[in-house]
Amino acid sequence: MTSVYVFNGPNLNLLGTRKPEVYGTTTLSDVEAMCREEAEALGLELVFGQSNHEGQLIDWIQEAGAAVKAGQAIGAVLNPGAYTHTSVALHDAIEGVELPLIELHISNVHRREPFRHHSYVSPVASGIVVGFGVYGYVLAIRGLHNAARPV
Ligand code: CA2
Repeated sequence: MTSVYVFNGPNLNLLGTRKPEVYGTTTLSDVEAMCREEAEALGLELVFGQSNHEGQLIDWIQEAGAAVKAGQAIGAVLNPGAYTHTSVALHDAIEGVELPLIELHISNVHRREPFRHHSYVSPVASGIVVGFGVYGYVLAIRGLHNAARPV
């Protein structure tokens, strides 16, 4: 079965437990269930992960890139968390393995502090979903699936 990856960066394990005014009340395990339902409806297997460690996210990106090259996956949705705004290493990993990737943010980062306005990930993303709350994960999976379909 073809896979779709959904990766989450630092502190997203806290989703639904704090800062509801910014990130809502849905937990990351609820998000995983929403993603699984959407992936299954599209005939895809979901591989879902969260890590607070930059190196772990890079290892997962490289693995996902290899799976896409092998025809076993369509790509990845990544919420890089705060690494969005700091990580040249994530940028290089995505570019290095040519991973089809949708960058996702729950909040509208452009309405927030100026330090959230720049992303190292955006220049190597196929698409970006910003500010739709956790529903953005569903939109991102659909977008990736649509982009991967041969015409
Ligand atoms: O809006 C997003 O999805 C972000 O990627 C979330 C990151 C933030 O650094 C980005 O600028 C935008 C933060 C994730 C931390 O999530 C928390 C959730 C609940 C409580 C505390 C943090």
